[in-house]
Amino acid sequence: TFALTIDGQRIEVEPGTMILDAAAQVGVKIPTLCYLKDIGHDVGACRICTVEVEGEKELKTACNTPAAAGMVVRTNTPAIREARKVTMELILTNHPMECPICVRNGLCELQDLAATFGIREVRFPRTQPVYPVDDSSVAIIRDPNKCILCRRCVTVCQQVQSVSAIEFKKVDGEAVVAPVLRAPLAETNCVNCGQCILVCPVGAIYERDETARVWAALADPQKHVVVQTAPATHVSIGDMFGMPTGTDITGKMVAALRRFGFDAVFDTNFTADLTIMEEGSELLERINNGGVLPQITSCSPGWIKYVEHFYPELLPHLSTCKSPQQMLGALAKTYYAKKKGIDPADVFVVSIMPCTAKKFEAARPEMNDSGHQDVDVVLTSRELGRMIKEAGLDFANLPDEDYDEPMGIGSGAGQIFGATGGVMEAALRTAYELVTGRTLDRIDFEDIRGLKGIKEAAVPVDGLDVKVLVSHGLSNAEILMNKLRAGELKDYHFIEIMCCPGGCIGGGGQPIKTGTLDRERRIAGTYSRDKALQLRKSHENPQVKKLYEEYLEKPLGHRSHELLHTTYVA
Ligand code: HC0
Repeated sequence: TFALTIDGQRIEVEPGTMILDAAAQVGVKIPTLCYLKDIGHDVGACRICTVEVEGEKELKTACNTPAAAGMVVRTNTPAIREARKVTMELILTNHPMECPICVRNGLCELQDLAATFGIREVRFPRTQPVYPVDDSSVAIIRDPNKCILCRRCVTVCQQVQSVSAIEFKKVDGEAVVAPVLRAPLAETNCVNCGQCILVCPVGAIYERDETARVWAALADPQKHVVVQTAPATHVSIGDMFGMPTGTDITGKMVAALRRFGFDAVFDTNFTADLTIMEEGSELLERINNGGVLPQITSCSPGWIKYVEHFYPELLPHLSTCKSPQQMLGALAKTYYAKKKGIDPADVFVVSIMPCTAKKFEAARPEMNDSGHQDVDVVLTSRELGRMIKEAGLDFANLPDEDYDEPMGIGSGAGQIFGATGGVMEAALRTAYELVTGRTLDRIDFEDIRGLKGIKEAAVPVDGLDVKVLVSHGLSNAEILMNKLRAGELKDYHFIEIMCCPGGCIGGGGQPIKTGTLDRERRIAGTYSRDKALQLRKSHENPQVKKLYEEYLEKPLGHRSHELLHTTYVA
């Protein structure tokens, strides 16, 4: 270690420590705007974090200037305060002052900083042209006018997700963040993961808001409106209502949805359990009959689009199972409609998802096997949160209510789908018991839990070591797919790939903010909900059993093939 001085306080730090972190250690919070530690983004683009270093002529950016032995740093002088104010005003010069009608009103880092710095006027004239809003995508809308060129979205798209749909460049002398080749977003490789939305400090990128369509359906007496809630939403919506991150709000979410007037409230965890039955059976069939191995999960729509763009020749490795969201949609308009004696054309299916890519998935042409679009509208966690606020519900004090039959029971195995490693763990719990006929003593597969990028396990099942891999965040998927392409994963049987870092609990539709710590807390909330449930294995779900008895007959049966499976072709 070595010593330096920050605002008169002496501090010892490790070599490589940035001034920003050193200052935090003595209780000085240097303001930042573009910097984002979680994704390693420290380009010093915004210059909000400038500080004085004695002996240096120019102000330094604290986020990416290493502390040095004997350094004397000042973070709060008249020159620094004026520099930060001017910088803020220059950013605000080109930023539309539309705060009350902006999706990020109240959740905007720029707004917060303007308040912190006491900005009351902007002294400079606007310099940028007005750009068109890009609303080409079914999932994600970009308003370049609000962009402050922090480039976090570029870093997350290129480095964390290995997609590179957007880039930072100069066009006609103007620096812009834009889709590659300046194409509309929908025509790029964008996989709709929405990680750009989570890191955007302002409202320049956001989900397509479809709450109005849901309110309209709820008000339409002709429609029988049902809703499903994804595993990850169970531990995230509370964030928007001041509850500790990771709190299990399942019962309150059900109560809120019922207050809205939904005719039935279903749980995607139920079809997560069903997915395990179908996908597990598919795996065993592939193992026994020389099918394409390793089998790879197919429930994460950002991942599907990624493999379609970048590794189309590997598509036969994907499980033919549709995602749990799509299975529930298809069953709502067939099994459920029939049971209730309702015309499927009148059933309107809404999904509450932690995910922007689910909007794209629901709109795919493959997703019409009920004879109608299986899922009509997908709302993100954020959109649901806004609806609850609009309806004036005191969310934190709602009673806990139960889901409706016949698709309302989900096991702990279904719940853990929302966290990276969870689909695989759920599959292992069931595969072991179904193949061996013995009860699994230890059902917690710790090796494949948590935020490590690539995880693996081997589980002895009746003489066969079932070898599995798990990854989350598409840059990790890229590593695995390059190995698979090179023939290096021949020994493996099953791979779980989730598009977003942390799995769905870190999805692009989750509450702002969603950083590493929030992901960890939601993962903890996920496993504690699993532990608290009586039912922890998919094959023991009584409603899944009933569904097979009453309607589907058996996993991989005729009706399953029709409704629950599909093939993605490049
Ligand atoms: Fe997920 Fe899903 S677990 S993708 O992460 O498989 O979005 O939460 O709903 O469909 O169940 C998201 C979450 C789902 C699906 C489930 C899967």
